[in-house]
Amino acid sequence: MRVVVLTGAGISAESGVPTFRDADGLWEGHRVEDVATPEAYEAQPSVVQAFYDARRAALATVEPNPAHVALARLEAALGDRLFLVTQNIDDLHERGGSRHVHHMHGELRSALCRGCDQHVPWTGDLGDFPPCPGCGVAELRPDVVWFGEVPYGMDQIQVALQRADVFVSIGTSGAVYPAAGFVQFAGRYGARTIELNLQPSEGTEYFDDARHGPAGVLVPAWVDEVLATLEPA
Ligand code: BV8
Repeated sequence: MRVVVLTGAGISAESGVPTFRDADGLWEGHRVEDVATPEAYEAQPSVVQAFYDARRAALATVEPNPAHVALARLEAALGDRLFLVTQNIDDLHERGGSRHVHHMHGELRSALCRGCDQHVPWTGDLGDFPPCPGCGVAELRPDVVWFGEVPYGMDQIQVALQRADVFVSIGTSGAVYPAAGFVQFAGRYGARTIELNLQPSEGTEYFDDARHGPAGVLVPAWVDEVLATLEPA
């Protein structure tokens, strides 16, 4: 059985990471287009850097929750038959024990040098525009995929979706593409599709099965179900 799991901000909500759409969502303070577009970075690099510096610093104040840990258990059982792709730029999947995580929208703990195109592991601030450790130029930007930019790893993701027997979407509103289109794509290639979300997403009608509630409860229960179906190795 090949499984593709897509996660969004909702899987990190119970860890205390604000989601995008919720009332006190992340964007309250900032209009999306003011902070998450290349144009915004051109116009106000310090505002954008400060926005991501704050989110990067906040990672030290949050911990993975049972949903992250359950997916690490699933990875341990399925190995490379599990493909975990996330829209999240936090590091809670890795800290929950997952070893192979595809961050299609980038990562807070990485910087992208516009001078030499290197992806540089980064834990501190970028707001003081430090030089790139590779080429020395002060051209380090947040290594995240902004609106209007091409998500990372789309080729691998497409192959995994085509080969999937099961596609599961966890904690995402289905408002942002191309991620929001994965359920229909995987379904077209014969995958059974399941939504695990606090409330119905914008694409809920495209799923074969939808369970609504907190990820911290739904995901461990679903993983236990899958593990129960696996023949003892
Ligand atoms: C692109 C990184 C070309 C930065 C992000 C087609 C139609 C319309 C528009 C478009 C289209 N195609 C492209 C577009 C434009 C645009 C787009 O989709 N716009 C939207 C607004 C309409 N897309 C792009 O620009 C993308 N690029 O298309 O390039 C291309 C495409 C394919 C192949 C080649 C080229 C780039 C988009 C990436 C932008 N960057 N993030 C950052 O993080 O700061 S997007 C960002 O917002 C997140 O990464 C995430 O993707 C999205 C937020 O969504 P969610 O994660 O779902 O979070 P949200 O708050 O919305 O929902 C949370 C959900 O969790 C809710 O449903 C809630 O009920 C649930 N929940 C809450 N608590 C819990 C819970 N569930 C369970 N348990 C809980 N406890």
